[in-house]
Amino acid sequence: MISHQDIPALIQDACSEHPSWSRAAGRLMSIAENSSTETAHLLAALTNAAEPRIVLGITGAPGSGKSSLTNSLITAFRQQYPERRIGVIAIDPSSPFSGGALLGDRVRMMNHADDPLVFIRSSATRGNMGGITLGTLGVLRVMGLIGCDLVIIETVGVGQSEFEVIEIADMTAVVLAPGQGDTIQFLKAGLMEVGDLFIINKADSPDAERYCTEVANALRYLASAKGSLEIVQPFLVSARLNTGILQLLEHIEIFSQREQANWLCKRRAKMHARIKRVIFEEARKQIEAAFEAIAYTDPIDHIITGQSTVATVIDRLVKQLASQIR
Ligand SMILES: Nc1nc2c(ncn2[C@@H]2O[C@H](COP(=O)(O)OP(=O)(O)OP(=O)(O)O)[C@@H](O)[C@H]2O)c(=O)[nH]1
Ligand SMILES: [Mg+2]
Repeated sequence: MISHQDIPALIQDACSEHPSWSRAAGRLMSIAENSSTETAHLLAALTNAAEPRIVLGITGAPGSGKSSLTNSLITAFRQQYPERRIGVIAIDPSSPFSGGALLGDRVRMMNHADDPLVFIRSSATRGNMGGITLGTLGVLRVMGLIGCDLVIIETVGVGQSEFEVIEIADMTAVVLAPGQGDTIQFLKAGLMEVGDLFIINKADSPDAERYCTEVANALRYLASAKGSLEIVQPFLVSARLNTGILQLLEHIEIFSQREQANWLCKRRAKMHARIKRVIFEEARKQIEAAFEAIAYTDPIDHIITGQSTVATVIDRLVKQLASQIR
């Protein structure tokens, strides 16, 4: 068991050049995720720690190549910036959609396992409040502590997790690939709206060009529907052949420099959205639990027999619920 008294020594260790640094960093990340009293101590101790310069969220359909692309980006980043550290948080191995993707992700990124300037963290989503959000935020702070310049958060683009990731990331890349479902489907799922950057992976496959045009059209349509003048062009890359990756990294850098002035503002707005969502989630759970506990058959009978109106019954039930919630 780690106690909060161990935290200063772990922090010191994680920042050192001693071989145990990565183990110490991993233990700090576990504390950050566990949502215990130690978590609060850790976050307090990290208040002044540097934050990663760029937090890039990568989302997209299962199998579109997010892990392969992350792996290529790590290689390109390490070539481009030999002195800088890069962190990866691979989220959602427990998702039924990813079918044990954790192992695959690990294998795909394994060729960086011995590089001290690459830190890879697999983060399981738990059923806790806020899902990935709160724990991952702490993990990010530890990534900042150990000097990660760029942090990539990879998530499975199904369900809630991609929207949570967007609340944490400074920029979000949506990875699409030919044969991974049609663009209309992604439009419907809202994926297109959340991306700052669209990457069409598997450029080496025969219908990649056609698919890229299809996505470009969908993005143009979305931009005009929103009245936006800025049209985002999809990026065609192949993680397998390593084509377009350096240009992609350059683009990420340019985007981050352009947006950096707004990031504090953006981070604030995202924090607001995040806190609001977590509170609403918690409130909903409490309301549901309270609702199960109250007897509402009598009032319903009163409606049916005409003794009460729906509005008065609802009004009374809402007041009753509100009085029961802490
Ligand atoms: N042809 C081709 N195949 C690729 C490319 N990139 C990845 N793949 C293949 O696509 C499959 C899925 O790749 P992953 O990187 O695991 O995809 P992912 O999006 O991380 O998958 P999940 O984590 O399960 O959602 C693997 O079989 C890869 O070898 C590419 O550029 N071209
Ligand atoms: Mg993956």
